[in-house]
Amino acid sequence: MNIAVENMVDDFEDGDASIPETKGRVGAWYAYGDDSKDATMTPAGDFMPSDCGPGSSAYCAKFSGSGFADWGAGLGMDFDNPGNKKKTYDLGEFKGIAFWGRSDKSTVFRFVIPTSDVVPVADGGSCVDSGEADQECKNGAGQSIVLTKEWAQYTVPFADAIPDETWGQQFSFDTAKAMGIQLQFSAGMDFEVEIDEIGLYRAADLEPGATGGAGGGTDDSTDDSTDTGAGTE
Ligand SMILES: [Ca+2]
Ligand SMILES: [Ca+2]
Repeated sequence: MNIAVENMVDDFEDGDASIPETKGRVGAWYAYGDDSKDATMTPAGDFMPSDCGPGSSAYCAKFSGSGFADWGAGLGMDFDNPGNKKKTYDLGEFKGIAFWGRSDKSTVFRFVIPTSDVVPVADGGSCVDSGEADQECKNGAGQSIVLTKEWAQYTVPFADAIPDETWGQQFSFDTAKAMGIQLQFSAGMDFEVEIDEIGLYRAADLEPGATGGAGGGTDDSTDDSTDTGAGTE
């Protein structure tokens, strides 16, 4: 599937940690993890893209780590965060997120799309952890992904995005309240991932022959595109 240029969240080709400022999106990638004494992650410190990616790509997001023994580690980005406050970003015109990925270690992770329902108030969301069992915040909806050694494109349809049912508050995914993307790695995992060309796809992008260009699509199929001025100005 090809992703329209304006719907590409990030292809990392500028080599920095900021996402392209397109259609109201502004934000950056960040790595995080628990405080386990012997934990390591690469890159350490501020997250930066590496020389990698499928095809002619110059850069992608390469992230590895081990030794996280408490709750694990992750790689994330915000859809609308100029640097001082996370805000929601409406994904209602899209059907899901597509990305390319590979791993040397057949890594399993959860691809999560946190919404304001699960992001704590202090971080710009509306979630409050009561302290009771299974009332933890940050349990965003998503799905498990298993990467292989070969580059391949993966999709996370919003219709299939669900919270982890084993812990925390349980919110069904609300596209209007999206705040970002997180790749979540469980405690105890020795992980390594390369991720690239993360984009938002529309129903039309799923049709055979869709070009992915602006207004793209096949001319022999029913065009039900919601051709608006796209988003908020
Ligand atoms: Ca960038
Ligand atoms: Ca790339």
